[in-house]
Amino acid sequence: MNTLAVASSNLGAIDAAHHLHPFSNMKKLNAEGTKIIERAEGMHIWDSTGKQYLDAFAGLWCVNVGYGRQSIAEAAYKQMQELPYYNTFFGTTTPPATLLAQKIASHTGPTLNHVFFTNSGSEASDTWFRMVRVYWKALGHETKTMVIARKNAYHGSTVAGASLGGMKWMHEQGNLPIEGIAHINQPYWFAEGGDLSPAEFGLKVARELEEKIDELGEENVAAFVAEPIQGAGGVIVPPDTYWPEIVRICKARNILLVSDEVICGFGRLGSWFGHQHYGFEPDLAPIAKGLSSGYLPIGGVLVSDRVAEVMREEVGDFYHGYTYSGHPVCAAAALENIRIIEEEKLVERVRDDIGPYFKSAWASLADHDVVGEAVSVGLMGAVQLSPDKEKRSRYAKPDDIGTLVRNQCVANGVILRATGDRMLASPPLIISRAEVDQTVEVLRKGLDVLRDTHRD
Ligand code: PXG
Repeated sequence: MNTLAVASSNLGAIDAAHHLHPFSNMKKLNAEGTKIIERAEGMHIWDSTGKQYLDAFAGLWCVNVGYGRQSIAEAAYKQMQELPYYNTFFGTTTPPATLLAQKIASHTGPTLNHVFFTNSGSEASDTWFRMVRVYWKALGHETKTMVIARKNAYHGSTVAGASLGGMKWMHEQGNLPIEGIAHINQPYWFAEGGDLSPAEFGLKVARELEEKIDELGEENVAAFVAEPIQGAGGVIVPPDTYWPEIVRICKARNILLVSDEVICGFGRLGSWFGHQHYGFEPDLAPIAKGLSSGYLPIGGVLVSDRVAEVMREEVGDFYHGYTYSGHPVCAAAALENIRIIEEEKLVERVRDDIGPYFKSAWASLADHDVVGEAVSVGLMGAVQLSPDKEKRSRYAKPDDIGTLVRNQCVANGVILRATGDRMLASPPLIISRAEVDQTVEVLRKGLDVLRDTHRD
């Protein structure tokens, strides 16, 4: 037996003794025990007891091409043999890094032609956060430093990422947010729309951006950042009126627009990038996750000609970067991942075939007694749990309610995620119609348990 096999017989105890997990209460986790995931293929994962699950969450919003792609493993192996590492700092590059930048740019709109590589979405947040300030300073606007973000947004866990995010409970740990960031409301109609129609509410919250710019002074604001659809915040799909108004305001007030594409990028919404789905072109766009389908860690920032030109002509050296920026093995894996997305036409599949199928299957959950709304775009969906849908009311303990339904789904073999009282799906883009049906059926069963056990 190899060391791994010996260890795995006792892995739970070893994990409890040595491994600190992200976003986890270690006391609770150690008491309950960790689920050990041992292998995966296509849409499925298996744990150490041999139980199989349909992964309707693509790992953590990222395994877009599904598990078990030999060609990605081979691309990484080949690259590792040829050149396992070299940097991109001192006038050098590697073939995969350069070719990946070109490949990504071939799928963006006309102006997003440049890529700055990172290892993660969080590092991408830190990268553009510095870049927008450097950009305005180079143009002589020294005071244009503030960034406006949204409540309940998620932009990562680094100091800048967590500060840009709008999760209060994250801010409470580590004295965040850092200075220079302001948050406005999110377009979450179900919970915060009051008596307004979704269209009216979309305009109202978009105009909060204008009000915030007025309050801070246009001369002090560098950028606005938002996810096309807020992911970790609960798949908050904005009303149709929202994005056009945001784009109008950013243009009118001359502030940079940053579209966080870490979840929405690489086909999730049935377009290469989320902003394309909503018909706009941002100035900067952080990417990660689906860029490599999670096979290896890699992220980056898409940079428009407008910003890249100022960085090149006015800034000179940008003192920013990571040892592994454009890592050749990760870049080779990402190139193969994108080749698969292209060859199998997964973006078109989400837009024209499985996305519409998912939409109607998912929407059928709206007739359930405890469902307030069932929304989706492409292969990204949310079901809002509500004890009284007419009043759009909320359960008293939203986290407990979401966890209850999530645990039911997992017990019945389908991985879904709960964010408070919203159930979220974000499956690999290869999901079949039968697997969509299975996901919806298992979720419906979980909703039945909620209805039968909880009144409020
Ligand atoms: N931006 C967005 C929109 C994200 O969703 C990041 C940035 C940060 O990426 P990295 O690669 O640094 O994790 C993310 C990541 C959840 C969950 O619970 C979501 C993310 C990460 C961890 C957990 O839904 N999104």
